[in-house]
Amino acid sequence: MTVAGPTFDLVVAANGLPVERVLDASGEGTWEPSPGGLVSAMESVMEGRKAAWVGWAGESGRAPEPFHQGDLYLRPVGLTSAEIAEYYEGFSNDTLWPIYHDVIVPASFHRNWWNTYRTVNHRFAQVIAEVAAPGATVWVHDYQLQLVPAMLRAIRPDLRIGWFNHIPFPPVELFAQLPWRRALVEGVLGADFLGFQRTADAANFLRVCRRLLGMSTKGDTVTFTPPGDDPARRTVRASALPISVDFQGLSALAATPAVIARAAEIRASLGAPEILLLGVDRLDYTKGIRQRLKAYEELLRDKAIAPPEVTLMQVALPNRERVDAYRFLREEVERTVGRINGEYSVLGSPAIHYLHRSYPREEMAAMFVAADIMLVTPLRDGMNLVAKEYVTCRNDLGGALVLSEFTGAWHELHQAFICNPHDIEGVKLTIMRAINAPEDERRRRMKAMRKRVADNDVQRWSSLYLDSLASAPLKPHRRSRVSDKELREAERANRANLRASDRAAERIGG
Ligand code: ADQ
Repeated sequence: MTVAGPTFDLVVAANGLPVERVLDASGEGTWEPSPGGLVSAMESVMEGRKAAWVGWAGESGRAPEPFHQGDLYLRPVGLTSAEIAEYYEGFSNDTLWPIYHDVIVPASFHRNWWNTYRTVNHRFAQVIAEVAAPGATVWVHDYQLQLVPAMLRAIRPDLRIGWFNHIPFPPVELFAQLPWRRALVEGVLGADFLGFQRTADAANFLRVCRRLLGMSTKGDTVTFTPPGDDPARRTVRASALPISVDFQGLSALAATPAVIARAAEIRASLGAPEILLLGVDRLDYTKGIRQRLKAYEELLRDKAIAPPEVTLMQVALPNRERVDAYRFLREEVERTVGRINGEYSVLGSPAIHYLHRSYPREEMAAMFVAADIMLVTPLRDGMNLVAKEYVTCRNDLGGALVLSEFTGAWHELHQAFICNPHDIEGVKLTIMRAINAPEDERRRRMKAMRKRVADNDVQRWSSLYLDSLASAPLKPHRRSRVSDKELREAERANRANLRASDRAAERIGG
């Protein structure tokens, strides 16, 4: 006899659980917070809520028994090692991830990966259906679970289903490459409300519905007849709701004496440089680490900067190492760091301090407080929470943020020092501008960015999301939440920034 487990009015589903099992020295397993953007953002949102979280526990084989973590009920989904290879490493991270990130590396297409993706999405839908109370709200996250909304609706039409895409949604020309494009769109359209990071992502999605699938769109809604037995037309809203960070919590953590003392300790242990540059990324080819290192190396070669006065700390979070592109990236980054250090370090002061591991939140906050210049240079990034975490930690209004215009964060943080990571000369100039900017200019920029993040924190994001989901479907909204005006302002600010870089380039003959 199967005993029915508990059910919940709110269910979150994501590829991974918010915790992962870590083995201590005695071989005992403890559950620690999983690193990465989605969990960082959702952690504070879920605090104190009675809800279930459905996700893979990170190991192959049978799912561990469900368990509680505070008020959260964690319901693991089991994956075999073949499913991990085909659904997760394969279809999610070697097909969808490259297509959704401008094909920075080529995407691989395999029919068996797609079949496994469908099987695993169906398993997720079944598990969610078991833990969702009648009429519950289900919040599905990210590109790994795009078929779940429609599969879940077929099993449980009583549920209110939302989907949020943490990564960019590609232009129609790139999305069109996917042989399974129709099924993927029909999959997410099982939801009542779709959230995207940028206005451009929501617009790309609506364009795909219109141009590739011939659906009718108006404002931010799409109306269509779902496939299958139920011919009723449905209307779904697709809107931009940029994700954020827990401003209050993180800024309070960064203000603690322990974190401030640790920041001073970090600087001292790096040889007390005058200027500390910092990069913090999941080790992913979308993050522009190669381009950043190239710009840094050229600045050292040009003698614009040198250790021990200037040093770079690059923190790389280990990631997806069974996918070739990631293994190659790691090898290349580590080779480059070795070469730069061999060439430009001085005794006791390496040019780059490279750290390939995961750190607790307190240590991350201390690094942000310690760094004079934060380098965030992705080639494409849905949002980039590191940029928002950095400004949140700068209670002292110190520091400067160098930010790629290809991040979602750029649309909100226009007062950063903006760069195009493909333009190495431009990145070099932007780093030098950030280093040489007068203190009052830096403080002005930091103050404005902090206000923006404080006013639009992750708590606001989640309540806007859940409100939009609760009231969906709606009449079309002509404007999405990130207004055209804001977009125009960002573009204006960026153009001014680029003009300043161009003028500087002319001056030095670049
Ligand atoms: P990610 O690609 O994982 O997230 P990001 O938004 O920068 O990227 O978040 C990374 C998170 O991991 C940050 O909270 C950061 O502090 C943390 N982190 C980084 N290195 C770490 C380390 N060595 N140890 C511990 N923690 C570390 C995806 C999308 C993004 C989007 C987020 C949220 O790719 O575009 O911003 O989801 O929607």
